[in-house]
Amino acid sequence: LRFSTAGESHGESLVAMVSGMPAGVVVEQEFIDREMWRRQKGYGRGGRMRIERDSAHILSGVRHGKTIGSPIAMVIANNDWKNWTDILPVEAGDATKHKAVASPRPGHADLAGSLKYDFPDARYVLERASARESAARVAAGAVAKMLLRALGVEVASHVIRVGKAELGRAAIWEEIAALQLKDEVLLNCVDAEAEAAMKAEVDAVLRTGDTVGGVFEVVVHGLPPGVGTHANWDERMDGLLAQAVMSLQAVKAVELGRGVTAAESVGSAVHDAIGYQGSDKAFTKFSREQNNAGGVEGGISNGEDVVVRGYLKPISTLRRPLGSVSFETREPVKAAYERSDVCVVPAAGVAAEAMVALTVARLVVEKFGGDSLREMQRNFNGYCEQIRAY
Ligand code: EPS
Repeated sequence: LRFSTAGESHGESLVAMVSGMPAGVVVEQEFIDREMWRRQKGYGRGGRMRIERDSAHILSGVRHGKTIGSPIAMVIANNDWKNWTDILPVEAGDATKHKAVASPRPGHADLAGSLKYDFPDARYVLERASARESAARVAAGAVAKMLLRALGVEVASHVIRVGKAELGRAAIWEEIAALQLKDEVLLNCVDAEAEAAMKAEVDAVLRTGDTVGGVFEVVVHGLPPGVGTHANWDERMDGLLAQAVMSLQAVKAVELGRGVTAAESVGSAVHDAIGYQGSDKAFTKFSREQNNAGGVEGGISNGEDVVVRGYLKPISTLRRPLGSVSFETREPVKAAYERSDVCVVPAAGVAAEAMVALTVARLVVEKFGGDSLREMQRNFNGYCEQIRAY
């Protein structure tokens, strides 16, 4: 399973391509668009989200409501394009209408990208580096989720920190999964009190012209043990998940299970003792008293929920900008300011669900194979039976 995206933030549209999906997977337009809606939501989003109504227009790979094994191409229109047609045309256009990003913004790709690509200002860098691109990832991820769902595997996320406000307790799968059904998204936290404290963190930066980061957690539920492998460094599931989530805009650290606090603990307090017959899982009777490993040991899924946390830096664009330098004069100036969000932790969690779903789906396709869903399900069920009888 492979996927790629194309598109600029203020271009005509975004594009997502997914190849390697087996034939026969039910594709629901409503589900894809619902996922994209979830990515647009959250307290602290900026003005752009009031302009967009993200929806994936499927061009290929799906007929009569099911995948047909050929590449799936999707287009997501940018409503904002109508305001940029003269500013950012494909053809040479009128240079006086160009809107230069004249001083690079610290934290963004602006400076490094302009140097690298030999651009006189940061416009083209911003256009592709923007987290707008994650909308296309979410469309691709929705397709991966529909495949995983057909095998009984679910992916969901929740927010565990915004600034200094944190969810001070463990969340169970049912409450995390229930968040996806809500018709209003504040900060996508399972606890109302913690969510109110998170909102106060966003309100504080809204007042001061600053931005705030946080931590989201993605959980994969129902994955049997044995996906991914210890055999080669580039086939380990933990490494693949880390790369997938780290590649999201503004993510600066990725944690599997309790990886961060494990580093300051002793082994006996960290590792998850093994029992037998204590599990309610369909595929195994082996059980764990806790899940500090985050469902992955030695790069292989161990049958517990896979838990991946992403740590987001505060959004780099600041209404009260930091110091920078003019590209033209090299004189000190304030960094450029363009409309932006002040907090995107819930949205990043949804984008990370997509990245995790695509990564797990890729490993599932590699392990169970099959050109049709029926063939894959037969392989999957046969394997689960083998595990159960172990
Ligand atoms: C985003 C769309 C963008 C930004 C944001 C994410 O729209 P615009 O630049 O027109 O306001 O709101 O991207 C960033 C600020 C960033 O730095 O990545 C979206 O669709 O998520």
